[in-house]
Amino acid sequence: MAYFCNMLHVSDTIVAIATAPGPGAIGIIRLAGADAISIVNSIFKGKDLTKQATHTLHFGRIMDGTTVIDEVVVALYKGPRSYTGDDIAEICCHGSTYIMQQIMGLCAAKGAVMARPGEFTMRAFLNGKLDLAQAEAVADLIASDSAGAHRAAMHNLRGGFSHDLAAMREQLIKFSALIELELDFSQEDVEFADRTQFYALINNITTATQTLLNSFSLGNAIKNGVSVAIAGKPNAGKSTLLNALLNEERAIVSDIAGTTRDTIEETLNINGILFRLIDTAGIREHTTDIIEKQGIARSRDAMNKADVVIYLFDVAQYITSDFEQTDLLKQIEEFRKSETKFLLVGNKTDEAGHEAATAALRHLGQPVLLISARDKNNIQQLKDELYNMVAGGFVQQEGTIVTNARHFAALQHVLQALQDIKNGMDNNLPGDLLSPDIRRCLHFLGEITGVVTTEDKLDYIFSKFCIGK
Ligand SMILES: Nc1nc2c(ncn2[C@@H]2O[C@H](COP(=O)(O)OP(=O)(O)OP(=O)(O)O)[C@@H](O)[C@H]2O)c(=O)[nH]1
Ligand SMILES: [Mg+2]
Repeated sequence: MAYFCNMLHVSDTIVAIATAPGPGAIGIIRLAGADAISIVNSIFKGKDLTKQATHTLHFGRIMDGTTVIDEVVVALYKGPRSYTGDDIAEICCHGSTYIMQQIMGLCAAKGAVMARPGEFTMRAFLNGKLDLAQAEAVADLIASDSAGAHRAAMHNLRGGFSHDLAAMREQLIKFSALIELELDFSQEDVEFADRTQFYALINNITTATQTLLNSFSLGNAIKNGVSVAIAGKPNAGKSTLLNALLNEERAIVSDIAGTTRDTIEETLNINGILFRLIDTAGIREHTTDIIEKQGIARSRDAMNKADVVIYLFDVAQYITSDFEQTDLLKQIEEFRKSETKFLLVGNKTDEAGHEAATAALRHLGQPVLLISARDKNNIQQLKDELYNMVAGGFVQQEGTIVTNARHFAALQHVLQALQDIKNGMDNNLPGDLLSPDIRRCLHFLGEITGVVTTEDKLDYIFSKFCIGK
């Protein structure tokens, strides 16, 4: 794979602290590059590291002249059988900030250059050890904080996504070559590429691309979490519901309307997806309390920004009050207009009675989940409902889930190009007019795995990594 290695300074030997900042039991300093092993050897007292085999560990001391800095274990990985493809030496020392800084200083004095964020992984990409989508999965894996995020990153790191794309690209390249061949014989009106087969291929790739694009809303939820605002009138039981969902007494609950003044945010993991629950101040129109007014403004803001709104209402009141009924209808209308994803939840069924509530809500024409937040009744159903709203359309969790906005944008271009190819074929365009669209499609498929890319783009992608990776 020929990239533009000459433009990037991949000849330097780079060094970074690979473990998290701050003191710890063990700290790891990682060097990669042609001089990695000789640099460590020059500050190491023990065996001659330059004469040791690859994939071996060596105990010894790091010396600053005659001063012992630390007792360490050095791991050696010789290229190309290493993470980056270059020689790598890792010094495992005691995790003191002082020791790590001293060793970093010694390495720098011997010629190692401080690594930039993601530079080790960028080298792995440039040396053909990983493609770009896999390299990005490394960053996602490090950032993963839920089973869902971990699963998606692991799938992509192992090349799941790259494999899907490579298969599409390969088939398309085959046809593209045949169509380009037709250009050489354009006088003779021949068709090397079977149009029926090509049409079927374009349809298959379109379906696959569409599936990948559809997975992004779930992918986004998996990667960034889903914000859920719990909204409703004062005393509906929002804080009680937050506590029931978290299974702890997190928010203050009382029968005084206007108990919650400021929004409270807590995370909840449902089947590996992280939800950020936001308990809000109850919304009512006529309040003179200045602090409550501010709280209500924050509630509206939280509702507008949330991915999903749980709209909670007191079913007992709904049954007895016409006023409550019109208010709820108004609220539903507002959600529809603003295209807000919402879940209607009727609370306090313990007072109202499940049957009476179901009967009263029948004419609403809108599904309502009935719960009792106080008695923790139907809380699991609410969790399932939340999960399904996000992941429901995507049950086969084994497939690739697009979690990266860059990949999503490239796939949108792929889809557009595919549609243009299809339109061209519908209009019986000759091969030379189909060709540019096919190339555009190949270009954007290739951008995802980095077969085609630019130095600027790489810099941008890897700058978001942590140092030492
Ligand atoms: N019977 C019954 N009472 C409930 C239930 N859920 C909440 N309550 C009571 O309703 C009152 C209000 O509950 P909160 O959770 O503070 O209500 P809120 O919606 O957070 O109210 P604000 O913060 O004022 O907007 C409290 O007295 C709760 O004990 C329920 O499921 N059944
Ligand atoms: Mg409250």
